[in-house]
Amino acid sequence: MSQPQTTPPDPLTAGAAAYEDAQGDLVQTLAPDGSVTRPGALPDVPTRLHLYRQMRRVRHFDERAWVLYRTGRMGVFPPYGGMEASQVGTAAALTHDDWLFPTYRDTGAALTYGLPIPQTLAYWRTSPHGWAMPQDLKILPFYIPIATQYPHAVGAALAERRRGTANVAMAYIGDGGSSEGDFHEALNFAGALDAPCVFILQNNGWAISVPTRTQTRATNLSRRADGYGIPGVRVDGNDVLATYHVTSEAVRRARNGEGPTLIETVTYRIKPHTLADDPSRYRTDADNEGWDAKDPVTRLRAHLLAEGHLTEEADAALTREIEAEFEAALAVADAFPEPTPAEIVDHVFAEPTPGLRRQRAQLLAEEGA
Ligand SMILES: Cc1ncc(C[n+]2csc(CCOP(=O)(O)OP(=O)(O)O)c2C)c(N)n1
Ligand SMILES: [Mg+2]
Repeated sequence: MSQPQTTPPDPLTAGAAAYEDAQGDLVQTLAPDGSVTRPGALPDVPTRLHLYRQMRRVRHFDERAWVLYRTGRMGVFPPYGGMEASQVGTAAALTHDDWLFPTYRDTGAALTYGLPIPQTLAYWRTSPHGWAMPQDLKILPFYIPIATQYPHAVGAALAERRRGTANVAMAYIGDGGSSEGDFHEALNFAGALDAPCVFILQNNGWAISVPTRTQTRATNLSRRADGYGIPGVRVDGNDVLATYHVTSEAVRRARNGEGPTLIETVTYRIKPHTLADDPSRYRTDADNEGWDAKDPVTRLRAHLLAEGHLTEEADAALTREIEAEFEAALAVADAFPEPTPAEIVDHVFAEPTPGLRRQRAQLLAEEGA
């Protein structure tokens, strides 16, 4: 006799078909074909159009980054194509009074929050023009060390509360990052102190070459919140109206002094880990199957067209506007002076250490040679 199945199939490692079976408590507003599944959770029409525009904008950046990389005009870049709903719907729930702590994967969230495109390009070109975030934006540089941003966000949130503001801190992490100690310490700390934090856990099925099923026995990462006595929400991460809906509620709670929330956005990393990675070495077409049909941009577009909020003509005009915005920003980024090798050590400490001073002199000597 076969064993009864107690846990649903892991949606993120068995193709998108398994994801249908495992939806369970997943919050969703639109089915993949764009039809409405939860009418009560739809934001107003201007907000829906705003979210659509942002998704198109950030997708364009991701697509252009690929081309720029192939032509030697971009450094190694971690693509997020296919994850736009997870990033745009969450970041769009903040105001500029709130903090954003992004990882290397979250260029789409940073652009949605308001990081200028030229600065973003400069960052991913490893140009010093992109190293420091604009002083007037409460956004941290893209975190490369996994999970360190989570405790930092708790600190920022507690500082805001101490100052008597209603501002919140939002931090992103991946499925892999949620197995790190910093993730758990941050959730416990935030829960114990009711920190005004919103924790976004983007479950995209992969931590470089490691699938979620190998990484952890947990099949529902939002339930990790239970261990810390805070709410955990699981949302369809390819449904931008749903990610916006649940994040807006978490932000409202945090502002209201009701404490932190963990939001797991269930999505998929269709693209390679970075543009220098070759995923065909560790995953098959069966792993990826069905995810294209869940595309977040196509889904909202179908909804907006069906409900008459968008026309083909307006969509074509939006494409032209987005392309023009990007090309103008690219020209600005191209005009930034080339970095010099010695600058590598210039921004490490306010007061360079003797070792860094020696390295700088060496780099300058090599440059002159
Ligand atoms: C502390 C630390 N350990 C290891 C690494 C190497 N590393 C870079 S990305 C990555 C996988 C992270 O996966 P996940 O958290 O799921 O994020 P994703 O790349 O899918 O967005 C690892 C292990 C790192 N950057 N920092
Ligand atoms: Mg991941």
